[in-house]
Amino acid sequence: MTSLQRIVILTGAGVSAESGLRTFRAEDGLWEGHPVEEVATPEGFARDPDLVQRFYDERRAQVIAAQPNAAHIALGRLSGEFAGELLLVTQNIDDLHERGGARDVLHMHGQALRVWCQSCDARHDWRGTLRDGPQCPSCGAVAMRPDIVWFGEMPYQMERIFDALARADLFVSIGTSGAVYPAAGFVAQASQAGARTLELNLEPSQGSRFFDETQLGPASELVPAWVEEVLGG
Ligand code: BJW
Ligand code: ZN
Repeated sequence: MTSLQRIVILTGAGVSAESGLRTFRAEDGLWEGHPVEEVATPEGFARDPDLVQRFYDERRAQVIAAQPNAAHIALGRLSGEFAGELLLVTQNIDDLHERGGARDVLHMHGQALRVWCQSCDARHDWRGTLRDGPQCPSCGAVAMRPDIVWFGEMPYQMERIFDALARADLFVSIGTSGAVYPAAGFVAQASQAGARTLELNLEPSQGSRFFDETQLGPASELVPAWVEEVLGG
């Protein structure tokens, strides 16, 4: 492990499951009772903004109440102690990586605790609700939506991610089902560029066959053990 210089980590909902935040595609998953096309697309938002604002108001409150688990804390330790380059990309909209001590987390699908004004394009940190139609602190318009990447929208900072994948020695995917692109394609990109690829997940993801190694189990156990291995060298 001493030759490791550049690591890219991709996390998904599974890393926050043991903090009490539901995943998307489990039987009791987040979208149960909310068809995905109603809440997670720009068209769904245009059709019924009140439903979508309420859904994310609830998610925002759940994120605020949740606490980081051992997996977030181990990745926070890695972020502080790894001597090489580390890019932590998360599909999650919660802030549990930051609260677990990680620096410079790339939220490719946006953040629950940020809002985006459709009138003046400003982003604001936000811990309250949107269903009551608050005014944008910058321009006063009532036009704020969650700063979240819905289906059909471009995820954030793709250039930075693709660049890091092209240079990585190791790509690690943690707690994501591999059902949503472009994140689901990262393993193939990293692999083609010469990186070793490792999956840590409760169950094999849809792209499991593309990984050099898969370890199955809860993130709160697998991630601290893997971090120890990397830092222990
Ligand atoms: C545990 C555990 C424990 C449980 N320990 N593990 C073909 C090719 C390319 C693109 C497309 C395509 N067909 C369609 C598309 C477009 C579309 C897409 O992918 N659709 C699919 C349905 C096929 N993608 C898009 O529209 C994206 N934009 C885009 O493609 O732009 C164009 C573009 C092209 C090329 C380059 C760049 C851009 C945007 C996608 C936006 C996704 N947004 C969401 C919703 C956010 C809002 C919200 O939070 O409500 O993001 S979708 C949802 O899924 C959310 C998640 O981030 C994402 C991934 O889910 P995740 O994290 O994997 O969760 P689960 O539930 O699926 O899996 C949980 C995993 O955890 C499981 O594996 C469990 O085993 C595990 N687990 N407990 C460890 N304790
Ligand atoms: Zn504004």
